[in-house]
Amino acid sequence: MSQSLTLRRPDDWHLHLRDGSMLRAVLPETTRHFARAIIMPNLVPPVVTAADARAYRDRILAALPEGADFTPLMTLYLTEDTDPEDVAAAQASGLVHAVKLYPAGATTNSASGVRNFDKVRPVLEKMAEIGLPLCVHGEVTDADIDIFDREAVFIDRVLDPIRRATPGLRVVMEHITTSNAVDYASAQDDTLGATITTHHLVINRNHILAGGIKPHYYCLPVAKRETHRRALRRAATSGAARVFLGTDSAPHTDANKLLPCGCAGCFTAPNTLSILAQVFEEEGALHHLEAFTSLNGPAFYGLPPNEDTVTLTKTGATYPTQIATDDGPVTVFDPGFPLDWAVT
Ligand code: OTD
Ligand code: ZN
Ligand code: ZN
Repeated sequence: MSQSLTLRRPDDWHLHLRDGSMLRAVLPETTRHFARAIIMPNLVPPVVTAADARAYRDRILAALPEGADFTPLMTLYLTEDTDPEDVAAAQASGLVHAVKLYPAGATTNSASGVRNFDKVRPVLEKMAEIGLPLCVHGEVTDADIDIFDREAVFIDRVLDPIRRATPGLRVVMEHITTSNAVDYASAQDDTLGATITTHHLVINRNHILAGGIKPHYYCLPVAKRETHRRALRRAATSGAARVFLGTDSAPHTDANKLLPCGCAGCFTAPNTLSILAQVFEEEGALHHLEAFTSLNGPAFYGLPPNEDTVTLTKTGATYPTQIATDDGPVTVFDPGFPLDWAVT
Protein backbone atom coordinates (compact mmCIF):
# COMPACT_ATOMS: atom_id res chain seq x y z
CA MET A 1 0.00 0.00 0.00
CA SER A 2 1.34 3.44 -0.84
CA GLN A 3 1.95 5.87 1.96
CA SER A 4 -0.46 8.74 2.19
CA LEU A 5 -0.67 11.98 4.09
CA THR A 6 -3.75 14.16 4.62
CA LEU A 7 -3.36 17.82 5.57
CA ARG A 8 -5.74 20.67 6.06
CA ARG A 9 -5.78 22.54 2.80
CA PRO A 10 -2.75 24.84 2.70
CA ASP A 11 -2.49 28.58 2.23
CA ASP A 12 0.32 30.54 0.61
CA TRP A 13 1.34 33.53 2.72
CA HIS A 14 3.37 35.22 -0.05
CA LEU A 15 2.39 34.91 -3.69
CA HIS A 16 2.85 36.84 -6.94
CA LEU A 17 -0.13 36.42 -9.26
CA ARG A 18 0.67 39.27 -11.68
CA ASP A 19 -2.14 40.61 -13.87
CA GLY A 20 -3.82 40.18 -17.26
CA SER A 21 -2.91 37.11 -19.29
CA MET A 22 -0.14 36.07 -16.88
CA LEU A 23 -2.66 36.10 -14.01
CA ARG A 24 -5.02 33.89 -15.98
CA ALA A 25 -2.21 31.47 -16.80
CA VAL A 26 -0.70 31.09 -13.32
CA LEU A 27 -3.75 31.39 -11.05
CA PRO A 28 -4.94 27.77 -11.59
CA GLU A 29 -1.53 26.52 -10.48
CA THR A 30 -2.21 27.99 -7.04
CA THR A 31 -5.96 27.42 -6.75
CA ARG A 32 -5.51 23.69 -7.47
CA HIS A 33 -3.90 23.16 -4.03
CA PHE A 34 -4.22 26.35 -1.99
CA ALA A 35 -7.32 27.86 -0.38
CA ARG A 36 -6.00 31.36 0.26
CA ALA A 37 -2.94 33.43 -0.50
CA ILE A 38 -1.46 36.74 0.54
CA ILE A 39 -1.26 38.53 -2.80
CA MET A 40 1.80 40.66 -3.40
CA PRO A 41 1.09 44.21 -4.60
CA ASN A 42 4.16 44.75 -6.80
CA LEU A 43 2.30 45.28 -10.05
CA VAL A 44 3.28 48.06 -12.44
CA PRO A 45 1.98 50.47 -11.19
CA PRO A 46 1.82 49.01 -7.66
CA VAL A 47 -1.30 48.34 -5.59
CA VAL A 48 -1.11 51.34 -3.29
CA THR A 49 -4.60 52.32 -2.19
CA ALA A 50 -7.62 50.39 -0.97
CA ALA A 51 -9.29 51.21 -4.29
CA ASP A 52 -6.35 49.66 -6.18
CA ALA A 53 -6.56 46.54 -4.00
CA ARG A 54 -10.31 46.21 -4.52
CA ALA A 55 -9.92 46.48 -8.29
CA TYR A 56 -7.06 43.96 -8.30
CA ARG A 57 -9.06 41.54 -6.15
CA ASP A 58 -11.93 41.80 -8.63
CA ARG A 59 -9.58 40.97 -11.52
CA ILE A 60 -8.28 37.94 -9.61
CA LEU A 61 -11.80 36.74 -8.82
CA ALA A 62 -12.80 37.20 -12.47
CA ALA A 63 -9.81 35.07 -13.54
CA LEU A 64 -10.60 32.16 -11.20
CA PRO A 65 -10.93 28.81 -12.93
CA GLU A 66 -14.47 27.46 -12.93
CA GLY A 67 -15.39 25.87 -9.61
CA ALA A 68 -12.26 27.08 -7.84
CA ASP A 69 -12.61 27.81 -4.12
CA PHE A 70 -9.95 30.40 -3.49
CA THR A 71 -9.75 33.61 -1.45
CA PRO A 72 -7.16 36.23 -2.37
CA LEU A 73 -5.97 38.07 0.74
CA MET A 74 -4.99 41.50 -0.50
CA THR A 75 -2.08 43.68 0.56
CA LEU A 76 -1.16 47.32 0.07
CA TYR A 77 2.19 48.49 -1.18
CA LEU A 78 3.61 50.91 1.40
CA THR A 79 4.86 54.18 -0.06
CA GLU A 80 5.99 57.37 1.60
CA ASP A 81 2.56 58.81 0.69
CA THR A 82 0.40 56.00 2.11
CA ASP A 83 -2.53 57.39 4.11
CA PRO A 84 -3.01 55.71 7.52
CA GLU A 85 -6.78 56.20 7.33
CA ASP A 86 -7.03 54.51 3.91
CA VAL A 87 -5.10 51.55 5.33
CA ALA A 88 -7.33 51.36 8.41
CA ALA A 89 -10.51 51.47 6.32
CA ALA A 90 -9.16 48.78 3.98
CA GLN A 91 -8.55 46.50 6.94
CA ALA A 92 -11.88 47.27 8.60
CA SER A 93 -13.75 46.30 5.44
CA GLY A 94 -11.97 42.92 5.37
CA LEU A 95 -10.29 43.72 2.07
CA VAL A 96 -6.69 44.05 3.16
CA HIS A 97 -4.76 41.65 5.41
CA ALA A 98 -1.28 43.17 5.39
CA VAL A 99 0.81 46.08 4.21
CA LYS A 100 3.96 45.37 2.29
CA LEU A 101 7.25 47.13 2.88
CA TYR A 102 9.77 47.12 0.05
CA PRO A 103 12.92 49.11 0.63
CA ALA A 104 13.13 51.08 -2.64
CA GLY A 105 14.97 49.11 -5.28
CA ALA A 106 15.24 45.86 -3.29
CA THR A 107 13.47 43.57 -5.74
CA THR A 108 11.24 43.35 -8.82
CA ASN A 109 8.99 46.42 -9.19
CA SER A 110 10.07 47.96 -5.90
CA ALA A 111 10.99 51.41 -7.21
CA SER A 112 8.08 53.07 -5.35
CA GLY A 113 9.18 51.56 -2.04
CA VAL A 114 10.34 53.34 1.08
CA ARG A 115 13.53 55.40 1.18
CA ASN A 116 12.95 57.44 4.33
CA PHE A 117 11.45 55.32 7.08
CA ASP A 118 10.47 58.35 9.17
CA LYS A 119 7.88 59.19 6.51
CA VAL A 120 5.98 55.95 7.09
CA ARG A 121 5.99 56.14 10.88
CA PRO A 122 2.34 57.34 11.12
CA VAL A 123 1.19 54.38 9.00
CA LEU A 124 3.19 51.93 11.08
CA GLU A 125 1.77 53.38 14.29
CA LYS A 126 -1.77 53.03 12.94
CA MET A 127 -1.04 49.45 11.94
CA ALA A 128 0.28 48.62 15.41
CA GLU A 129 -2.91 50.09 16.86
CA ILE A 130 -5.25 48.06 14.63
CA GLY A 131 -3.15 44.87 14.55
CA LEU A 132 -2.51 44.87 10.79
CA PRO A 133 0.69 42.97 9.89
CA LEU A 134 3.58 44.55 8.03
CA CYS A 135 5.12 42.13 5.51
CA VAL A 136 8.75 43.00 5.04
CA HIS A 137 11.15 42.39 2.18
CA GLY A 138 14.20 42.38 4.43
CA GLU A 139 17.18 43.49 2.40
CA VAL A 140 19.11 46.73 2.45
CA THR A 141 19.70 48.16 -0.98
CA ASP A 142 22.99 49.99 -0.44
CA ALA A 143 25.33 49.36 -3.35
CA ASP A 144 28.24 48.96 -0.93
CA ILE A 145 26.64 46.06 0.94
CA ASP A 146 27.40 42.67 -0.55
CA ILE A 147 24.26 41.05 -1.92
CA PHE A 148 24.80 37.98 0.25
CA ASP A 149 24.89 40.18 3.39
CA ARG A 150 21.88 42.38 2.65
CA GLU A 151 19.40 40.43 4.74
CA ALA A 152 21.58 40.24 7.85
CA VAL A 153 22.42 43.95 7.62
CA PHE A 154 18.74 44.83 7.17
CA ILE A 155 17.82 43.10 10.41
CA ASP A 156 20.29 45.21 12.40
CA ARG A 157 19.91 48.52 10.59
CA VAL A 158 16.24 48.61 9.67
CA LEU A 159 14.04 45.84 11.01
CA ASP A 160 15.03 45.85 14.65
CA PRO A 161 14.94 49.68 14.89
CA ILE A 162 11.45 49.76 13.29
CA ARG A 163 10.15 47.17 15.73
CA ARG A 164 11.64 48.98 18.72
CA ALA A 165 10.20 52.30 17.56
CA THR A 166 6.74 50.81 16.98
CA PRO A 167 5.90 48.54 19.90
CA GLY A 168 3.18 46.03 19.17
CA LEU A 169 3.61 46.23 15.38
CA ARG A 170 3.01 42.77 13.90
CA VAL A 171 5.72 41.96 11.37
CA VAL A 172 6.28 39.11 8.94
CA MET A 173 9.89 38.62 7.91
CA GLU A 174 9.27 37.36 4.42
CA HIS A 175 11.20 34.74 2.51
CA ILE A 176 14.01 34.49 5.03
CA THR A 177 17.23 33.09 3.58
CA THR A 178 19.83 33.17 6.36
CA SER A 179 20.59 31.63 9.74
CA ASN A 180 20.79 35.24 10.97
CA ALA A 181 17.11 35.69 10.16
CA VAL A 182 16.21 32.34 11.70
CA ASP A 183 18.04 33.29 14.90
CA TYR A 184 16.48 36.75 15.04
CA ALA A 185 12.97 35.44 14.37
CA SER A 186 13.16 32.70 16.94
CA ALA A 187 14.33 35.11 19.65
CA GLN A 188 11.26 37.39 19.29
CA ASP A 189 7.76 37.39 20.78
CA ASP A 190 4.54 36.50 19.01
CA THR A 191 4.32 39.82 17.16
CA LEU A 192 6.93 38.45 14.75
CA GLY A 193 6.35 35.77 12.11
CA ALA A 194 8.60 34.51 9.33
CA THR A 195 7.87 32.89 5.98
CA ILE A 196 10.15 30.52 4.11
CA THR A 197 9.89 29.70 0.43
CA THR A 198 9.96 26.25 -1.10
CA HIS A 199 12.97 26.98 -3.26
CA HIS A 200 15.15 28.28 -0.42
CA LEU A 201 14.70 24.91 1.29
CA VAL A 202 16.06 23.21 -1.83
CA ILE A 203 18.78 25.33 -3.42
CA ASN A 204 21.89 27.08 -2.18
CA ARG A 205 24.03 29.52 -4.15
CA ASN A 206 26.01 26.72 -5.79
CA HIS A 207 22.87 25.64 -7.58
CA ILE A 208 22.75 29.08 -9.23
CA LEU A 209 26.41 29.55 -9.99
CA ALA A 210 28.39 26.30 -10.14
CA GLY A 211 28.71 24.48 -13.46
CA GLY A 212 27.12 27.27 -15.50
CA ILE A 213 24.71 30.03 -14.52
CA LYS A 214 21.10 28.88 -13.90
CA PRO A 215 18.79 31.85 -14.39
CA HIS A 216 15.74 29.90 -13.23
CA TYR A 217 17.31 29.59 -9.76
CA TYR A 218 17.95 33.32 -9.50
CA CYS A 219 15.57 35.09 -7.16
CA LEU A 220 15.68 37.76 -4.49
CA PRO A 221 16.71 37.46 -1.79
CA VAL A 222 19.31 35.34 -3.58
CA ALA A 223 19.92 31.84 -2.18
CA LYS A 224 22.83 31.79 0.26
CA ARG A 225 25.45 29.19 1.19
CA GLU A 226 24.57 25.69 2.36
CA THR A 227 24.81 26.42 6.10
CA HIS A 228 21.95 28.89 5.68
CA ARG A 229 19.84 26.43 3.71
CA ARG A 230 20.35 23.92 6.53
CA ALA A 231 19.18 26.50 9.08
CA LEU A 232 16.08 27.25 6.99
CA ARG A 233 15.25 23.55 6.75
CA ARG A 234 15.57 23.14 10.51
CA ALA A 235 13.33 26.16 11.11
CA ALA A 236 10.66 25.14 8.58
CA THR A 237 10.47 21.54 9.73
CA SER A 238 10.66 22.29 13.46
CA GLY A 239 6.94 22.87 13.90
CA ALA A 240 7.75 26.26 15.50
CA ALA A 241 4.53 28.26 15.59
CA ARG A 242 5.68 31.53 14.00
CA VAL A 243 7.24 30.00 10.87
CA PHE A 244 5.06 29.30 7.84
CA LEU A 245 4.99 28.84 4.09
CA GLY A 246 5.18 31.79 1.74
CA THR A 247 6.17 30.37 -1.63
CA ASP A 248 7.11 33.69 -3.22
CA SER A 249 6.18 31.93 -6.45
CA ALA A 250 7.13 34.68 -8.92
CA PRO A 251 6.49 33.85 -12.57
CA HIS A 252 8.42 35.51 -15.38
CA THR A 253 8.44 34.42 -19.00
CA ASP A 254 11.54 32.59 -20.10
CA ALA A 255 12.21 35.50 -22.46
CA ASN A 256 12.50 37.78 -19.43
CA LYS A 257 14.52 35.29 -17.35
CA LEU A 258 17.05 34.41 -20.04
CA LEU A 259 18.44 37.88 -20.69
CA PRO A 260 21.81 39.53 -20.09
CA CYS A 261 19.99 41.20 -17.17
CA GLY A 262 17.35 38.61 -16.36
CA CYS A 263 14.43 38.93 -13.94
CA ALA A 264 14.52 37.51 -10.41
CA GLY A 265 11.97 34.93 -9.34
CA CYS A 266 11.27 31.20 -9.09
CA PHE A 267 7.91 29.83 -10.23
CA THR A 268 7.08 27.14 -7.68
CA ALA A 269 3.28 27.15 -7.51
CA PRO A 270 2.77 23.98 -9.60
CA ASN A 271 5.00 21.63 -7.58
CA THR A 272 5.42 23.29 -4.19
CA LEU A 273 3.45 20.79 -2.13
CA SER A 274 5.21 17.77 -3.63
CA ILE A 275 8.60 19.36 -3.01
CA LEU A 276 7.73 20.32 0.56
CA ALA A 277 6.54 16.81 1.40
CA GLN A 278 9.86 15.47 0.21
CA VAL A 279 11.87 18.05 2.16
CA PHE A 280 9.93 17.34 5.34
CA GLU A 281 10.30 13.59 4.84
CA GLU A 282 14.05 13.97 4.32
CA GLU A 283 14.20 15.89 7.59
CA GLY A 284 12.13 13.23 9.39
CA ALA A 285 9.41 15.82 9.99
CA LEU A 286 6.37 14.90 7.90
CA HIS A 287 4.33 15.29 11.10
CA HIS A 288 5.20 19.02 11.06
CA LEU A 289 4.28 19.66 7.42
CA GLU A 290 0.69 20.63 8.20
CA ALA A 291 1.80 23.21 10.78
CA PHE A 292 4.05 24.83 8.16
CA THR A 293 1.60 24.78 5.25
CA SER A 294 -1.81 25.01 6.89
CA LEU A 295 -1.89 25.95 10.59
CA ASN A 296 0.81 28.44 11.60
CA GLY A 297 0.00 31.02 8.92
CA PRO A 298 -3.71 31.34 9.72
CA ALA A 299 -2.89 31.52 13.43
CA PHE A 300 -0.51 34.42 12.86
CA TYR A 301 -2.98 36.26 10.63
CA GLY A 302 -5.89 35.64 13.02
CA LEU A 303 -7.85 33.51 10.56
CA PRO A 304 -9.29 30.02 11.04
CA PRO A 305 -7.45 27.14 9.36
CA ASN A 306 -9.17 25.68 6.32
CA GLU A 307 -11.79 22.99 6.97
CA ASP A 308 -11.17 20.93 3.84
CA THR A 309 -8.10 18.80 3.20
CA VAL A 310 -5.60 17.72 0.57
CA THR A 311 -4.10 14.24 0.40
CA LEU A 312 -0.62 13.38 -0.81
CA THR A 313 0.37 9.87 -1.77
CA LYS A 314 3.84 8.51 -2.31
CA THR A 315 3.16 7.40 -5.85
CA GLY A 316 5.49 9.79 -7.70
CA ALA A 317 4.51 13.23 -8.98
CA THR A 318 4.72 14.70 -12.44
CA TYR A 319 4.50 18.36 -13.30
CA PRO A 320 4.87 20.39 -16.49
CA THR A 321 8.33 21.83 -17.13
CA GLN A 322 6.65 24.98 -18.47
CA ILE A 323 3.31 26.73 -18.30
CA ALA A 324 2.11 28.41 -21.49
CA THR A 325 1.07 32.06 -21.34
CA ASP A 326 0.07 34.53 -24.03
CA ASP A 327 3.47 36.16 -23.55
CA GLY A 328 5.41 32.89 -23.92
CA PRO A 329 6.36 29.99 -21.66
CA VAL A 330 7.11 30.26 -17.94
CA THR A 331 9.48 27.60 -16.62
CA VAL A 332 8.44 25.71 -13.49
CA PHE A 333 11.00 25.40 -10.70
CA ASP A 334 13.07 22.22 -11.07
CA PRO A 335 14.05 20.92 -7.61
CA GLY A 336 16.74 18.78 -9.20
CA PHE A 337 15.31 15.46 -7.98
CA PRO A 338 12.31 13.34 -8.92
CA LEU A 339 9.27 14.03 -6.75
CA ASP A 340 7.90 11.18 -4.66
CA TRP A 341 4.72 12.77 -3.31
CA ALA A 342 1.73 13.44 -5.56
CA VAL A 343 -1.22 15.59 -4.54
CA THR A 344 -4.25 13.42 -5.25
N1 OTD B 1 11.64 38.00 -5.40
N2 OTD B 1 11.01 38.07 -7.63
C1 OTD B 1 9.90 38.80 -7.34
C2 OTD B 1 9.61 39.15 -6.08
C3 OTD B 1 10.36 38.48 -5.04
O1 OTD B 1 11.30 39.60 -3.22
C4 OTD B 1 10.29 39.11 -3.71
O2 OTD B 1 9.22 39.09 -3.12
C5 OTD B 1 9.02 39.18 -8.44
O3 OTD B 1 9.34 38.79 -9.56
O4 OTD B 1 8.00 39.83 -8.20
C6 OTD B 1 11.89 37.71 -6.67
O5 OTD B 1 12.94 37.12 -6.95
ZN1 ZN C 1 10.52 40.16 -1.36
ZN1 ZN D 1 7.77 37.99 -3.40
